[in-house]
Amino acid sequence: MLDYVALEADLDSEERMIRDTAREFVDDRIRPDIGTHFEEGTFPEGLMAEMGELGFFAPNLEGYGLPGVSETAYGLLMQELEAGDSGIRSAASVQGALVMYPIYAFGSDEQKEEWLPKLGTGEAVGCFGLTEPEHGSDPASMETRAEKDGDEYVLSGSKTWITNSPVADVAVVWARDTSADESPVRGFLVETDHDGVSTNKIDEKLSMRASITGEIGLSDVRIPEENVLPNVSGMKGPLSCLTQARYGIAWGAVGAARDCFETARAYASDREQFGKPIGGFQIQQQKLAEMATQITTSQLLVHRLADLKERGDLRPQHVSMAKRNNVRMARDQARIAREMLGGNGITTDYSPMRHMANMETVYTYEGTHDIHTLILGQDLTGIAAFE
Ligand code: TGC
Ligand code: FAD
Repeated sequence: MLDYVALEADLDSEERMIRDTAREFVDDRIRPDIGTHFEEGTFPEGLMAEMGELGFFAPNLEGYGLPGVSETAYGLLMQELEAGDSGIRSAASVQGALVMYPIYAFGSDEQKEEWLPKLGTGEAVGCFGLTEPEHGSDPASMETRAEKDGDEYVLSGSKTWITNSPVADVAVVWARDTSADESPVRGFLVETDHDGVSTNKIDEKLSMRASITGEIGLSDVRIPEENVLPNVSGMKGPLSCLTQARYGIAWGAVGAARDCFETARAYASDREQFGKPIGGFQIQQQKLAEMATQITTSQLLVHRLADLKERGDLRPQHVSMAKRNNVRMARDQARIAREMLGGNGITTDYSPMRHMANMETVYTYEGTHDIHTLILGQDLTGIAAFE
C-alpha cells in the first residue's frame, strides 16, 4: 500500500491494529460485492451491526463503552473504510461524528446513557438532519421550527439529503427554538417512529449509490423537553459536529485515492499493449508519479492534523483546508486512474469509476469545495465573503 514517506512506520501498536482490522474488514466484507451494491443502490445488510461489533463508531471518544483511541487511529480507520467505498465511511462517520459526537459533547447524562452504548454497537442507527430543501450551504437560514408547548416541543419542517434517514432509529435534528429570544438553533433527538415523522428514500442518485440517503419530514412532531441537547445553543452546535466529520473525510479521501492508485498500478503492470506492460510507457509512469505525489502530500496533511487535534490546537479552518484539498485530490486522481484502465475502467469490476462518482458527493457534502474556499478566504483576509 502506498505510504511513500513511511508515515506508518511511526504508528503505535494500537494504531496498527486498528488499521489492519479495518483493512481486513474491507478486503473480506466490502470488496467482494461493493460493485453490485453500487449498481443496485443498496447498503450491505447487517453491516452497521458488524461495524459496531468491530468498534468502528466514534472510537476516538472515551467512556460509555468507547475506547478513546488516538486521532491518528481514528483517521486511519476512516482511510481504510473509504478505500472500500465512500458510502461505508459515510455510514461510520455519520454514526460516530454526527450522531454520537453531539450526544457526547452536548447531551444530558440520561441521553448519553440511553444512546451512546447502543449507537456504539450499531444496535441503533442514527442520522443527522441539518440540510433543508432550500438551505444547504447556508444552514443558518433553516426554516425547521421547534415550538415549546408545556413540557414538550412541537417540531415542523423538512430536511433533505440525509444519510441513513430511511434506516435510522434516531435523528439529531437541528431546528430554531421559537420560544427563546432570537430563536437560536438547538439540537433535538427525534425517534423516527414518532407520529408525524417521515423518512422517504432518495432513489435517483448517480453517486454514493452504496449509501442510503433520504429526507426527514416533520409534521407537528411532539417530543419531550428531555430530548433537547441541553448543552449547546446556536450554529456552533451543528458546525462543531461538522468539524469532527470533515476531519474523518479528509482522511477518508486519501483512502479512496490510494485504492485508485493501487488499482491503476496493478493494471499498468498486467495490461500489455505494443508488446509490453503499459506501465513501461513514459506517459503512464508520469500519471503514476503524479498520483503518488498528490496522495503523499495529502497523507502528510492529515497526519499533521491528527497531531494538532491530539494536543487541542486544531482549528476548524485547518480541517477545511484538508477536506478541500484532499477531496479535490481524490476526485482528480480517481479520474486519472480510470483513464489508465481504458474501457475496463468504466465498469464496476474496477473501483476507480465508482470512487470517481462517489467523490462528486464528497466534494459537495460537509461543505462544498467552494464553501471551504470561502472559509479559508475569510481566515486569510478577515473578511467573510458569505455574509
Ligand atoms: P458563523 O457565524 O461563522 O459561526 C457560528 C458559530 O459557530 C462557530 N463555528 C464553528 N464551530 C466549530 N466548527 C466549525 N466548523 C465552525 N464554524 C463556525 C463560530 O465560531 C460561531 O460560534 P459563536 O460562539 O461565535 O456563536 O456561522 P455561519 O452560519 O455564518 O456559517 C457559515 C458557513 C458557510 C461556514 C457554514 O454555514 C458552513 O459550514 N456551511 C456548509 C454547510 C455544511 O457543511 N453542511 C453539511 C451538512 S451535514 C452533511 O453534509 C453530512 S454528509 C456526511 C456523510 O454522509 O458523511
Ligand atoms: P447549494 O448550497 O445550493 O449550492 C449549490 C452551488 O452553489 C454549489 O456549487 C455551492 O458551492 C455554490 N454556492 C453556494 N453558496 C455559495 C457562495 N456563498 N459562494 C459561492 N458559491 C456558492 N446533509 C445533512 O444535513 N445530513 C446528511 O447526512 C447529509 N448527507 C448527504 C449525503 C449526500 C449523498 C448528499 C449529496 C448530500 C448530503 N447532505 C447531508 C447535504 C449536503 O451537506 C449539501 O448537499 C451541501 O451542504 C450543499 O448544499 P446544497 O446541495 O443545497 O447546494
